[in-house]
Amino acid sequence: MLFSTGVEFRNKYVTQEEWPKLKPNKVQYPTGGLPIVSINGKRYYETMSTLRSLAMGIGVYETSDHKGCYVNDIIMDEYNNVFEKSGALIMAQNEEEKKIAFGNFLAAIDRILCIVKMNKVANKWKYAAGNEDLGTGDFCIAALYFNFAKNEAFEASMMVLPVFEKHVELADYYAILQKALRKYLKQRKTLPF
Ligand SMILES: N[C@@H](CCC(=O)N[C@@H](CS)C(=O)NCC(=O)O)C(=O)O
Repeated sequence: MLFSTGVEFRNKYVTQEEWPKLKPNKVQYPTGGLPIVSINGKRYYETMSTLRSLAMGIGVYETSDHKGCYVNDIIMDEYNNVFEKSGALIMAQNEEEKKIAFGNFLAAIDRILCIVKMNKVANKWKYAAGNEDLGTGDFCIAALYFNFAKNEAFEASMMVLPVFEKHVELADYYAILQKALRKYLKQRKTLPF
């Protein structure tokens, strides 16, 4: 979102090895978790609250558009649900648990895409929650699409892509996301973890 709106930012990545030493520092990491966004020295946590607040600040979350905000918020809540399911997948203890957790993860992605499709069709929207410009919901969908489905570094991407492709009505929408974020995706680093 920051890249596509031309807001300058710097990513700081933390490796698993570095994290245990950094985590107890409550000034830098107030919740003992990530991600954290630092703006002019003030630190913000909780991904969706931070995303919404940043979006308001740069004018891509129009609070007078109640319907658009509602749908963007639903997508953001459902996005959290996908991440909860990915957490369960990481914690799975054996093959059977992994299989169930992965099925739940795919189902959560499918659910979010059904919501996008239903609203786009009913409202004749170009984007997930409106016609004006990419919104917070679109960036959530893009994060799922480019990190889990179109990312060779994610070993299960071949199983995630069909969930997206199943929604053929969204093919043009994925192409819009791809076009809008092409520049960012080209320059984004492939991380060693
Ligand atoms: N509700 C939080 C969840 C954040 C979260 O789960 N962070 C994980 C990484 S994605 C984390 O910090 N794990 C390391 C730890 O808790 O020590 C948010 O949306 O920002």
